[in-house]
Amino acid sequence: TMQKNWIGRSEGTELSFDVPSIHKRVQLFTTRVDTVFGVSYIVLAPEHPYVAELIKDKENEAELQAFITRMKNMSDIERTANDAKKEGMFTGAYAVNPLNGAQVPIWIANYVLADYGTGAVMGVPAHDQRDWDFAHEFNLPVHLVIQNKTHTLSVETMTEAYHESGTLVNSGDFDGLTDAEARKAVTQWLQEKKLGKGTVNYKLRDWLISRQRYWGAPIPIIYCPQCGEQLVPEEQLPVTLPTDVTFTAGAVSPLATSREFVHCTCPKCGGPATRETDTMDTFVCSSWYYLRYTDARNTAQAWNPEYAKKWLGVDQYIGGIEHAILHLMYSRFCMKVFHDAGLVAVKEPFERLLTQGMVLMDGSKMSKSKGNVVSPEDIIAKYGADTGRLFILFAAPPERDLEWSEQGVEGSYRFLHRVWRIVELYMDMLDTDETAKRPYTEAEKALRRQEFLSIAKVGEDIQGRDGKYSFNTAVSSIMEYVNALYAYAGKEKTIQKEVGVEAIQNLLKILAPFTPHIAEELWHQAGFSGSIHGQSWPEVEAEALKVAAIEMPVQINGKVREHITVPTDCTAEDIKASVLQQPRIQEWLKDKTVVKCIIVPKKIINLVVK
Ligand code: ANZ
Ligand code: ZN
Repeated sequence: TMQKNWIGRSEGTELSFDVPSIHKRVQLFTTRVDTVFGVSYIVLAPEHPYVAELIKDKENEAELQAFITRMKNMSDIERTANDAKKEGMFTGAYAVNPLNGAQVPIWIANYVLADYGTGAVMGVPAHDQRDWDFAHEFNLPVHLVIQNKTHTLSVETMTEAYHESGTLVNSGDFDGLTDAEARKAVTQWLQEKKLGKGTVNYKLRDWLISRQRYWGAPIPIIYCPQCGEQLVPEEQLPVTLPTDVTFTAGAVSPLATSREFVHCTCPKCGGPATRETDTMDTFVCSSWYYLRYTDARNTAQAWNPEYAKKWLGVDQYIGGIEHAILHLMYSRFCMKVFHDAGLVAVKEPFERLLTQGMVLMDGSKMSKSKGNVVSPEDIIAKYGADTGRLFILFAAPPERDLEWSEQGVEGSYRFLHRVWRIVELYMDMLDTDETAKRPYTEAEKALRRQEFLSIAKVGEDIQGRDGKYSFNTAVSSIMEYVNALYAYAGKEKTIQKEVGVEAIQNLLKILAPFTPHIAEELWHQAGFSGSIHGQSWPEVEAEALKVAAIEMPVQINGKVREHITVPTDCTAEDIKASVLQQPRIQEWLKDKTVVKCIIVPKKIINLVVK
């Protein structure tokens, strides 16, 4: 949506008003040609090409000229901000409205931009707020031409421009049409008279080519006095930036100050020639540099299309919101060109975008100027890099802002110590009798259940399915698993070798993406082979997730009186039998007859008694 707004497609009409004093027609762009009978003046941008001619020999020409110069020096933002003061001057000239023959004054004003549309606007104060403000500032007439269908508007009582839809009034033959119908009808009328046509404008501007920038991509063009513009031959690419430049504060391009760079030979006739010294915007490079990662050592090409076809698009782009419009949009433009040239297989460069949150300190953005920054070096020196990483990943989902907390960092540090100790403990607890293959004990089953629950949870949370990453919940699941390891060790003191080795290997594997250094170190200390980062992700054992027994509430005539634990794989008959054997249930049932026993498996047992 941001990119779409930036491109800013705008459908409207271009029409022209006659300016008899200079024998010219001024072109106007409007999205509301239905309001053309409401025009009370024309405004030109100070840069408009007719301005000089229009003000020539006017008695206040010097004053007009001074005003124009002042307006030209204002930025677009100052000129067009909604609350900016509307400034303008009458040129002394008039234009003729082709629809009703009315003579309207031609003004010059700050709020019209030279490089949008035609750089000229028809002023309709009743229906455009900027025009309304302008007309009230300079006492220009207001003509109502769109009437609200239910509550009647009048210029005398209006306090602002009316933008909504409605029915045409005071508009000659077009009266009675809706505004949408009128836009079509008026455009058609203009088209037939060759006074205008439907057109589309875009807010998007041309890309910057800089005359003053040193950084930026050199433009590989050579100028030959004999042969004209020539492309730098492929074998001479890339053109690299010279280093013997002088920075001239914008007087000429720094590249132009390097004799070595500027002077070259024409690739066509071999005669003396010069190089282009402007550079392209740095966006040119940032739009495609990631393609180079697919083939970084290629000295013959920017990349080999085969590799780009294999690796692209980028699965996940992580960047600040400030790149959401320009950089990401230019990348899309470039990728579409590369696609058409057969250099990549995809039309879109990035499959997913994650805009990460900011790091806050005491509720405000960390910034050097505020002095509320935490330096990574200090964290690394005091706790190690893994503690910092774990804290950041655990403190908040990545797309949300993260409040820096010293206690949080301490907590992560303590947790990693806990991991370290449990790994050592398990290594000591391992049952050394390797041949003993017995069924898992209940305690081992409970441990393995949590182990595989955590593997499944972490695996899911780091997938980024639907663009959602949930590193914080993954970390809490690892913490639960570490708790389970401690619970087991506290009771059992020893563990069957395969179970223990697997339990520790799996812990380190699911921890590795979060705290790669500690995971690798413990992997080696425990004597496991290879690098942990070369291991595959553990498979989830569905069997291990199964629960052996569950607790079910027992109701008597609809009231919960007891809870019993039953094996998950037993039949309703078994459950009924075991319920009736419970001494406390028997107590409740004394002197009563069981009429019915309703069992909802894994949920509830209800005894109906009389
Ligand atoms: C008359 C009119 C009457 C307008 C009305 C609007 C409402 P978008 O949608 O952004 O394309 N305009 C045209 N060129 C301009 C320029 N160079 N600088 C500043 N404003 C300019 O806006 C198009 C509208 O913006 C045009 O439609 C024009 O004002 C103004 F009830 O024309 B309209
Ligand atoms: Zn030449």
